[in-house]
Amino acid sequence: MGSKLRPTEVTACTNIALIKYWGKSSLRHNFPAVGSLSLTLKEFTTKTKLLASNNSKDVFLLDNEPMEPPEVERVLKLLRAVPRRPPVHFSSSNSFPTAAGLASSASGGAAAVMAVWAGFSQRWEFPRIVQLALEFSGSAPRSLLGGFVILEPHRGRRRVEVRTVPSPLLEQLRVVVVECGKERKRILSREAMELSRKTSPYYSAWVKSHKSDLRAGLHALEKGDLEQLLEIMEHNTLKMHALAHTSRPPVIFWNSTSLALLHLIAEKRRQGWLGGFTLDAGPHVKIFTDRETAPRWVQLVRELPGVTQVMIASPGDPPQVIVEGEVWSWQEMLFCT
Ligand code: 2P0
Repeated sequence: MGSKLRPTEVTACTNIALIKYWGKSSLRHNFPAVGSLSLTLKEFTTKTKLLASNNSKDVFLLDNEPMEPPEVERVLKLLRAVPRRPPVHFSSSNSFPTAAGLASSASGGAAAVMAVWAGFSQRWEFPRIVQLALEFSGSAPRSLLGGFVILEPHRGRRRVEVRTVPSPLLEQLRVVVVECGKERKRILSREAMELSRKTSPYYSAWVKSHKSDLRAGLHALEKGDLEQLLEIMEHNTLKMHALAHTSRPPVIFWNSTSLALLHLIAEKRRQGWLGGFTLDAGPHVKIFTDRETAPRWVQLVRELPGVTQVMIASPGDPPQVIVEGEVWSWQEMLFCT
């Protein structure tokens, strides 16, 4: 008998890495060369609906448009894990700009895996869910959990482990997301990090020094030392971008607005403001700060030339899974058996 599909809707939050993943030790398995540490963001979500298709064909939509072939391929690969499945109507929508360096593949991957798991009632355990999310996107397993999340690769066993990191900083932390223009990405993270691995002379130094950044980030989180956390986050961010800058050809994700912001943030820091920056595979700047200071940053940056939107994000939860209209306590199902 084939696998039955129940109408399922999953909402997953995206995440922003404080200590970055950049580079793979296996392209085929999408296996990360380094670990990473992230914060799940409540206000930036992907909602994925999985239904039976009305006709005999699969339908894949992203933000109400037909999905691009590489995205379709990722979802199809995931669906291959389900034996003898019927055609599906798979639609995803993001609450934020898709493919602009705001980590849509993280929330998209987590939502897709959870939707397929729940919709097709698969008997997967959490490590299998993590593995499928990883194959979708290296940052996706981190969006399976809420708050601060660490992802650690275990190379010998060729698996990654994700877990939540408890921290006294969680309640007070806010992220001011500064959108620096509306342009879509010119190069995918996947391609850019492979280019860095192959051509940047600093790649091996990145891999070698990454563990100590991860440990420093963890230590700061556990101690509740925000200043120290911001310092290591900025350092690790600039190392990642140094790899991109020194690739051949170079990859520069920043635009002039991003750069103006980095200088402005440094200046305000010297004046005693609390905040540190990070950037991912796009020009947008994320300022990590606390609840009290976040509105001041918003006031400061919103009128800067080139800034197109400013939002405050707070720590987010694990995905919400709704099957046939009923909210699933999926963590109890997966972790308490
Ligand atoms: C991160 N990024 O840790 C890093 C920092 C972007 C910059 O994970 O190839 O879309 O699908 O595994 O997950 C973005 O890379 O890459 C990313 P793939 P992904 O958040």
